[in-house]
Amino acid sequence: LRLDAELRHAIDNDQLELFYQPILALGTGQVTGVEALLRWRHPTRGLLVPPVFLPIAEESDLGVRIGTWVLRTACRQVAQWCREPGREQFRMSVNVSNRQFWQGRLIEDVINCLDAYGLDPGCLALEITEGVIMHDVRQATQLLAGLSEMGVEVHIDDFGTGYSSLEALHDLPFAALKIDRSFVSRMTTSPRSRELVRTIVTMGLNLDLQVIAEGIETSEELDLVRRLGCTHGQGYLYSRPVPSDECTKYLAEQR
Ligand code: G
Ligand code: G
Ligand code: MN
Ligand code: NA
Repeated sequence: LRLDAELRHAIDNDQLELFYQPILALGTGQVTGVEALLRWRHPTRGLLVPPVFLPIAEESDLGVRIGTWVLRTACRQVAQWCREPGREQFRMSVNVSNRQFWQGRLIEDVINCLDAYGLDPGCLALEITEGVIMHDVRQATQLLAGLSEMGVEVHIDDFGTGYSSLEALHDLPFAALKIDRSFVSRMTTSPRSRELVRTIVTMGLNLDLQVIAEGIETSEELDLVRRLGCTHGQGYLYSRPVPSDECTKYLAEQR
């Protein structure tokens, strides 16, 4: 309960911050976008990561409030980065929580944010996990269709770890699969993991999806996901999630 009260206070007192992690096209090595990752600069406990406080936020309306704050902050930031010449195609990926998806006004929030910052819908991707979608597949399909018709991409996050039926995926309008980093880290030592990833990639490519490998930490892992056909990758090998000014520098150095 204490953390809950502190968290309400945190939103209004600028203690929340977004870090950003680059996502690269594995074919060209170009940075094609970033994923926004939430942090809480707690006055006494230091920098807190979402697993410490998001579950608490998700028990109340706070989950939606934080989600709205994240979306707005990420859109404001990508509007700035997209303004740079040659970076018109740049995309911001934003994680959407269960509560934000089911109890927020996600479509309205997205429209407002695109509007507020004059942002091209193509500059935004929403990351949704299978678990959030499977809660009510029909409703989710409608909501996601609305987003994708607007031109906002939908990416399935942590793919392979949740439970989702292929039948459900069939009707879902999504543009990318993100292969969970647990597969990527096991892949180099486990042939079974490698075959699993190969299968996921083949399916993704055959469906014309982007296939994004998460959590690439070593050049050996990079090599392997590239050979298996992943189109994009992110991970500590390229960059940890970093504050916005550091990310601005990283992006400038990439050109
Ligand atoms: O870097 P990392 O510790 O940030 O993220 C931990 C977990 O928190 C991941 O599962 C990630 O998807 C989730 N997460 C990070 N940022 C956000 C956010 O802004 N909103 C939601 N809903 N989840 C987030
Ligand atoms: O669940 P989601 O995929 O949204 O969350 C991404 C999580 O993975 C964040 O906690 C982020 O900080 C973390 N992450 C990103 N790259 C790496 C990596 O290369 N190695 C590890 N161990 N974690 C990573
Ligand atoms: Mn994610
Ligand atoms: Na993930």
